[in-house]
Amino acid sequence: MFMRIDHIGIACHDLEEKIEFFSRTFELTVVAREVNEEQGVKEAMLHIADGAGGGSYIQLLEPLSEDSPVGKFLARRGEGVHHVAFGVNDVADAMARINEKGVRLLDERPRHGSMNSRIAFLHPKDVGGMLTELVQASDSGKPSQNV
Ligand code: MC0
Repeated sequence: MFMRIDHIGIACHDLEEKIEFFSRTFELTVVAREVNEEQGVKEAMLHIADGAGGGSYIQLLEPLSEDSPVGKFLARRGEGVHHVAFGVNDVADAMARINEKGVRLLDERPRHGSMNSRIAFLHPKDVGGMLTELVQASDSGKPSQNV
């Protein structure tokens, strides 16, 4: 089901400062930036490698408000790894198959994610304390719909 690690999402207070640090220290390039109002974040994707069905990235996340998911996370835990995202070929199919095994979905349907991907989150309490995201990349070969 999982084809690769799509990205590691890192919560931060200051996106520009963290972009500067990650790109300089690890010699990574920012390949996309977006404000995602639905998710309450301003984010940047730093490319690491290409893999099956899409690339692998570090995703830097700055909250748009204190009561957003990332805003609450920062208040509670401070900066650090917020979620791990896995690349799948078909996000709707993966959601159904995972949910059948008793893992709660935080999204009823796929939503819009970075770089026109289709995404869905799984409840961290059902995945060993790890907020988990499923990502169907826009270039995965499946048509992008219902976003
Ligand atoms: C909360 N919990 C976490 C967590 N956030 N555990 C691991 N990793 C995290 N990031 C834990 C809390 O500590 C708590 O545990 C329990 O989950 C329930 O939390 P809650 O009190 O309900 O807290 P809320 O209201 O902050 O909700 C948490 C929840 C929410 C994960 C349900 O953040 C959510 O729906 N997230 C999915 C959407 C999201 O994160 N969007 C931002 C990234 P205890 O033990 O204290 O009960 S958007 C993104 O990444 C897009 C742009 C993309 O990739 O393309």
